[in-house]
Amino acid sequence: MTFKTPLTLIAAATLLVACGKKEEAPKAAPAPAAVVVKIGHVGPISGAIAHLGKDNENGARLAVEELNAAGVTINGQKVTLELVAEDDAADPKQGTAVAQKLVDAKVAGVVGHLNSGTTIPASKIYSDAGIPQISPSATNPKYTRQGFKTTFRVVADDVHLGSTLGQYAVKTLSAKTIAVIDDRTAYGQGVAEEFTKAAEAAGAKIVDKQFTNDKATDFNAILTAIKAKKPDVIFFGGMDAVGGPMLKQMKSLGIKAKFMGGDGICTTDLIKFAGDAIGEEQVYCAEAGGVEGEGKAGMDDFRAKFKTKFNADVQLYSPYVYDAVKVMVAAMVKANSSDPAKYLPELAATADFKGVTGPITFDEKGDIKNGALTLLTYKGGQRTQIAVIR
Ligand code: ABU
Repeated sequence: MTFKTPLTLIAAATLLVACGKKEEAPKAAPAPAAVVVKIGHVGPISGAIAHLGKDNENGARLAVEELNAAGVTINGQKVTLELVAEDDAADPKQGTAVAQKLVDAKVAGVVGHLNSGTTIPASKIYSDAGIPQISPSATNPKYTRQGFKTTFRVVADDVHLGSTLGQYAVKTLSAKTIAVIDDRTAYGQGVAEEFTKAAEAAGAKIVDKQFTNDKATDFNAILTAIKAKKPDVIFFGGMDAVGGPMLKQMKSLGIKAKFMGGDGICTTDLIKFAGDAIGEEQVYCAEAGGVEGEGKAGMDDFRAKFKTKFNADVQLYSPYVYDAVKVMVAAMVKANSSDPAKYLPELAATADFKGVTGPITFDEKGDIKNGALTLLTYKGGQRTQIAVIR
């Protein structure tokens, strides 16, 4: 037995008293570290539509930063949200690879992907892992029609987009003859088919059908074939990075037809891609959502915040990504859990969530109920709203 330690302590205490030093009060136990909840985001951050992927990712970033700044408490525990952002390059194979990466990283949920062609194959991976997924921009109806409980969408789908645009072409733009081009993607082909059905039902004749791909830059052959048919309207199912150069080549071939497309061309940067080839009110397109009346103030506020933070204008779907993140986190708070199995029922039960993109309620498939569309044209060098339609 040894008395070394107690004697040493007594000696040290005596020395402290002798030096006139006070004993320090016992320190409080350190606060427990905040729990981290990972939220995945996927979009094309490389490739032809990287500008749209970045727009979406910034919407997620803004939502996560705001939520963290305000403080998120789940089941009495303060949590820190962490955005895990991945690039799928709009490529279906890369889309499934990064989906698996997010599952392995144990994200609590995923907002994305941007494209239907990546969102649909990735949704099987998230569904198998039981991880909720909200797409803010993929509009192919198949996404929410696979029988998965984990798929949600905060925008309208291509049935709504294509049919509204088809009717608009015939009833408002008085198109009698229409040529249709698509980029052979899940989105482009799907929206072109829906548009064709509606335009034909409204009385127009489809005088030509052509296709390209989502990386093409030369459209001379297909546009020359279409020019010979003299259509009143050319509809393009595809994205702005292809639609812009197509407009340029239409101009150089002297084609004066109106140009229509779905949400994929309906971006701020279409003007950049088309240059001076966008004639006044020549292009018509639709965003798969929209706000009107009192809802406009929230959207204007979002656009201003976004511009200040990222020094960039909203392209298209960043407000929908922002809302999707907030809807997901609200479901976790309500469920008192970020465990996907526990908060999934709360997410599915989301009703009248007040987003900057309008009220969000999910139907039984996970689609937005009563989703809006915004019809737009381009005039005076500006993307210009015509009407919000429900
Ligand atoms: N909805 C247009 C762009 C995304 C997509 O559905 O592929």
